[in-house]
Amino acid sequence: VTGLAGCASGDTPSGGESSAAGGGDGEYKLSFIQGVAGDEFYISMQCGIEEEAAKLGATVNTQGPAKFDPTLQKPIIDSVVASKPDAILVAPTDVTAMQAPLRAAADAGIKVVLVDTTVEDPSFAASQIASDNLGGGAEAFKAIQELHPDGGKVLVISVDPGISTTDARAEGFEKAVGEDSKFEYLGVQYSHNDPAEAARLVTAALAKDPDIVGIFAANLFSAEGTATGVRQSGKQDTVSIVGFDAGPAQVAQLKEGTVQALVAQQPATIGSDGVQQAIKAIKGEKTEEKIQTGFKVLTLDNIETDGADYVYKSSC
Ligand code: T6T
Repeated sequence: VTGLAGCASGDTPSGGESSAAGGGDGEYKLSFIQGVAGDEFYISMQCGIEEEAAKLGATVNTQGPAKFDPTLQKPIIDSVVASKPDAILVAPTDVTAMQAPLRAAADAGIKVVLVDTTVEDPSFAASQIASDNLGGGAEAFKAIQELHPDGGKVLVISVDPGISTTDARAEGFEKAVGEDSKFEYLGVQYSHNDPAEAARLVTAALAKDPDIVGIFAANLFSAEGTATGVRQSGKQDTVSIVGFDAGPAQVAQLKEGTVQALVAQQPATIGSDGVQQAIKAIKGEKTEEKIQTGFKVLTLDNIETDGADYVYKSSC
């Protein structure tokens, strides 16, 4: 089932909504609130959620804001809470701003499962499911280190401060850089999940520091813009790009040599684990407080053999 939530649209607070009845009898009513609509990571997660929900007899309503922005996500959460689902699977867009709305959901008796991102105090949640984002950031540095054994300057392009996943990735990267004195960390710059802004940041950074050897782009849209910025600066032969996430465009860029490595997550698994935990919580069964899902570093060496299992979907 593909829905509007898989398509970016307009400037409305809700980027899209879709419902899937699944193959079961719809005993449980679930809502999935994405970090942003139209992002292949969350579309793949939606596919995993709908597949698992169908197996376990649940219906799923999926919605996501048009931008990765807490001011757009909050009204969606509030309206979903008012619709009284049994459980909400949600990727909060900010650790602070989403705390109160999600606690309110839990206080209203709705089981809350945090998928991908989390909040400052997730104690109200039935479960939290996410990749090893800290470890993924460290692996991203390792990929740059292997390509540039003599070291050099490295930069991070992220989304916004206050997002648990991308903050952890940048932290893991920075810590790993700090353990190799041949490298100089130039810090993290924030693109607001806008590829055009990421491209501008990268172009400016390369004008200021033309000897940058590696850029870690902490998510899909940061990577998209980073690749554009490096290309526009004519630096594709000297600057290595490692991106988090593996959308179809990122995989194509890896194959054509624009990007050197991708840290691919398992969004469908995050989603299916999320459904299992949500239904356990609804039934009053014991849930797992935290589940860490895997990632795979994709390079030209393994993209042909392993790529297909990891590339994100644009629709289910
Ligand atoms: O990297 C994913 C997700 O894990 C992150 O929290 C936000 O960005 C993505 O959705 C990719 O665009």
